[in-house]
Amino acid sequence: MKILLINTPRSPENRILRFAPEPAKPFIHRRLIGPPLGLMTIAAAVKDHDVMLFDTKGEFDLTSEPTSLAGLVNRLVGEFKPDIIASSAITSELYYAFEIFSEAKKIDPGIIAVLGGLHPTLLPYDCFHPAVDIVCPGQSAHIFRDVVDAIEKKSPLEAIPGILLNNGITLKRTAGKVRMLDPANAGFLMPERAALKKWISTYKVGGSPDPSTYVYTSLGCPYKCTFCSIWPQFKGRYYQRTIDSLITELQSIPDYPVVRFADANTVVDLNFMNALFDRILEDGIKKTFVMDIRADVAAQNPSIIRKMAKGGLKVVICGFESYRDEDLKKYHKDSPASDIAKAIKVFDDNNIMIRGNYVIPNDYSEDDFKSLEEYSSNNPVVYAGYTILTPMPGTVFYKQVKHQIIDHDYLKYNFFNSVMRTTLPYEKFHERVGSLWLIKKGKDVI
Ligand code: B12
Ligand code: SF4
Repeated sequence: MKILLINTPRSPENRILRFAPEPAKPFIHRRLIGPPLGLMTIAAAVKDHDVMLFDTKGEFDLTSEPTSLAGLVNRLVGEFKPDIIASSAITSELYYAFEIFSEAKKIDPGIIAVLGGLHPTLLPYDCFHPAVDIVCPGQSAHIFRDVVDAIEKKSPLEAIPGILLNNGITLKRTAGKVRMLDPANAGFLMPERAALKKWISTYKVGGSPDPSTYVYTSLGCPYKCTFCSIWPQFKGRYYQRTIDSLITELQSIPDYPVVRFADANTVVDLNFMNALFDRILEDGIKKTFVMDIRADVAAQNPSIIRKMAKGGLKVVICGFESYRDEDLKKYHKDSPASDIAKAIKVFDDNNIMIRGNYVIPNDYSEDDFKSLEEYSSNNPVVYAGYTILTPMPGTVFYKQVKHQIIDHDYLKYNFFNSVMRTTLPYEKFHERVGSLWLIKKGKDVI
């Protein structure tokens, strides 16, 4: 079978950037960079077929005058002539998946379109669209394999449990017990990175001359922050990979000196991380590691941070979220604000660069902004990110504030636009969020 996997482009919607004061604009982050780990895993599940994996984010970063998405899809479908087209969608990119499939079907209405990823996992029925034939929720790489086999053999797709089929009127879920393989162990598939060589020069972050790739040591998260999509995506489960499998993967990616752990939260099991970094040091694996670590974990466990710094940890992304304990409690963050300053000290002591992220709720008043400015200036990190507390569909927070949402355009669900009514005038609110980006130690942007 000929299978075309297309990574969607980014949503361009960014009201923080649009309304920010001019001096802050250069520091506001516009795009996240990196290869699509989900689709690389899907490619691995069907690698004995004729697979083309195309990264539109990489393509748009590579070319100064990119063609339109429609033009790209036209060319790819015309040249490759796929039997199956598949894509992955987070909330802000769902419409692009629809556009990709619609364009492909204009050229060949017989192509079968399959959609998976985070948004289809959380809200599969949201994916009902004339151009979507099959929706595969969950960690469904092996189920995708079953779908491809069934299409090849012309056997009924209804026999594959856990997928949704478009019957023209609705999406209908197939019956039966879903085949679930632990995606971090028995079901782990080594991501197909070779297919992304064309865009490797675009996978560079923070001014590094070396490309970076994503590797996950775990999937899911044991915490339950109300605004977060990740634990609902995994139904609260947490999957840990084995040290041997991680060492094998790290040794197999010499082209990527920078490794960004894609875990929701990299340090959950302290013994596991200790053992992993012992092996990294023993085996002489030399990488620059970037990872997400909670403030409370760093504050309470400086020795593991020291060990990881010795093993190559250079950059940490830390969700500070708020300077107020009452907010952190409301978000179920389970980490007091006092841990932020302690964590910053632990990272500084180990020469680890920190990106600290705050989330700004829609009801922030001028006084709240001033208090955060004061707090953030007293707890400076090299890079700080200030995004908008967004009710991502499928989260607890979404259910809590559903009635306050005024904008249902998914393109705006990327943390850069308020989709709820704001206490300050709408433009002023975004301008104030934008101005916060000036508070940090570093002179650059990541
Ligand atoms: C890697 C990553 C990226 C990468 C790659 C994504 C890409 N497609 O290009 C990059 C860096 C580009 C990226 C960008 C963004 N991201 Co991001 N990203 C992640 C991260 C860290 C890991 C995701 C991952 O790889 N997981 C592991 C893989 C194996 O799982 P998976 O992707 O879910 O894929 C599995 C299944 O979903 C399924 N599947 C997936 N696709 C398909 C397709 C088919 C056909 C099938 C059958 C199955 C299937 O099978 C896969 C294998 O089991 C998550 C946070 C996290 N820790 O989960 C955030 C996350 C997904 N990102 C998020 C967001 C919001 C963004 C940004 C909008 C952020 C921003 N404001 O800029 C940007 C978008 C673009 C931009 N503006 O630059 C949110 C999504 C929230 C939501 N509800 O939409 C998350 C959850 C982070 C968060 N804190 O909330 N991101
Ligand atoms: S915000 Fe971080 S700690 Fe909280 S549930 Fe999400 S991934 Fe876990």
